[in-house]
Amino acid sequence: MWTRRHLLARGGGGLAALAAPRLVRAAGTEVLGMRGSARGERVWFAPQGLAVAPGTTLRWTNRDPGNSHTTTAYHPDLYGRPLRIPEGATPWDSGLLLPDESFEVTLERPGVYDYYCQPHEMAGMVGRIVVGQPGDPGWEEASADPGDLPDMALMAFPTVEAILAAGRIDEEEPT
Ligand SMILES: [Cu+2]
Repeated sequence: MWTRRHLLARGGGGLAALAAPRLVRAAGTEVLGMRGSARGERVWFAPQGLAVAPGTTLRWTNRDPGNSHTTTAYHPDLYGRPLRIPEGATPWDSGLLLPDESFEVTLERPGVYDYYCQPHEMAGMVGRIVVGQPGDPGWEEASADPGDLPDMALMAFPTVEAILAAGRIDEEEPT
């Protein structure tokens, strides 16, 4: 189940922009960013890897003033891509988010969810959410099939072990 939210209206007052984060940072919501370096040579999700409990809402916001980004689950129903989320889980696609726009999805089924940014998958802009942990009822492991993914994407996924050990994996800011 997912919804698209455009929280920052064009020319809208700063009040809404300031108030919104406080409203969504209730328990059960994790905030993720879509980021880019100043010259646009690097783009990434922050964090790239995140461990959450079942039922957590994930909220991505485009924090890159220079680019539009998407968060799109790997799923055959979305552009015929390989299945890289648990069987039976509902895939999501934010569509292009302009700077400061947000999108959220709530993940219930335990397992590994891989997603990508449509314009920047080739640049390795992918992310991995681990919901629950191995041993949870219905747990599904990460896909081992590379499918049609570009090497840059395959290399960018943090391992499930690393995500579970650290809770979150953040790529370093470029200098
Ligand atoms: Cu992107």
